[in-house]
Amino acid sequence: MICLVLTVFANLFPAARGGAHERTFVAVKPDGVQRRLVGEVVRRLERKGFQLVALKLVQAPEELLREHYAELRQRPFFGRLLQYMRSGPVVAMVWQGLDVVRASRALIGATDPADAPPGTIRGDFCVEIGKNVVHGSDSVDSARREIALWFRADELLCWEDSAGHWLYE
Ligand code: IDP
Ligand code: MG
Repeated sequence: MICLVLTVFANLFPAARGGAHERTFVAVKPDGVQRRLVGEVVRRLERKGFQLVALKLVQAPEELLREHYAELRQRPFFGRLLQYMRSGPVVAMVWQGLDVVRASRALIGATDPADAPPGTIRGDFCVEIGKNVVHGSDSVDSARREIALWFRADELLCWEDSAGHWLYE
């Protein structure tokens, strides 16, 4: 209940969410699920120190994907992108932590795997831009929009992070 109130409050007053409570939307795309990379992606975010707030396996409906990638709708690859994202289940997640949007993008690596350095998820596990294994929100505003698109408020869990004391000053 307290969590629900906090979530509603944070959504009404975006400035209230930030710092160690910043959240991002990460998804293992259908190729990542098929290639058994779900655990690898979770492991990398976990070992960094981020906190898992929500996770589910979803066969994403086209409408959701159109909305999720709305800003790319004029791009020539948009149709292929929708087809790719509908080609199997996706693991949708919300992660929380200090600068999690920026830091998780760094862990994921550049959009084109050829530009993603070794050590990043895309740098280590894929070769082509159209099969790049994982999604991560590109800004705090996108994260807020994407989390609301993929999750109901009651699917976001508030739980006491006992590692927080060892991760934050
Ligand atoms: P991002 O996933 O790194 O944020 P965006 O530019 O937001 O990159 O593009 C969203 C997704 O669209 C990419 O992750 C990739 O799957 C796909 N995409 C982007 N550019 C291309 C392209 O030139 N060809 C095919 N697919 C692309
Ligand atoms: Mg993007």
